[in-house]
Amino acid sequence: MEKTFFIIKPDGVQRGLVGEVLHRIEVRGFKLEALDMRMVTPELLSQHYEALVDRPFFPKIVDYMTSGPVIIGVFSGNEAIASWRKMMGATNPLEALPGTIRGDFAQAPSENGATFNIVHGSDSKESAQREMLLWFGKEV
Ligand code: DAT
Ligand code: MG
Repeated sequence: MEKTFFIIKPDGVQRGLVGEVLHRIEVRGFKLEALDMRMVTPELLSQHYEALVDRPFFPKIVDYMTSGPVIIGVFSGNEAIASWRKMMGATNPLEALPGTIRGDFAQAPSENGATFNIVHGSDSKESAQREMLLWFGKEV
């Protein structure tokens, strides 16, 4: 049994896709372990995306991710981390296959725009552990 950390980003919340995303997690047989809605601070984002803070597009990520509330959560199941990465689809919605969340609900970024791609998911056991502690402040 493995746990992964996920975010439904502000575009997902604003567009009314919370139920759709949680439904996909539940019907796949994963178990929700934690769920919360909150506004995000730029400071927390800098920690969350520590590998990306020096990239030129980081300010756009901050504007996007602080534009409204997000849903954060943890779910568990077999190979939860890799399964959720596949369910999300590729980072750029242009490359995300139909059937994935990003491929079904998001468009390619506009020129000079942020990548509005609905969801986040941890990319390894280490980042799942780190992100759960960072966002929930405790073991989930
Ligand atoms: P993912 O969200 O698929 O794990 P990531 O961790 O590499 O992708 O990047 C985090 C977010 O940053 C991603 O969802 C969108 C944005 N991003 C990543 N690479 C980008 C790029 N080259 N140009 C613009 N935005 C980018
Ligand atoms: Mg990532």
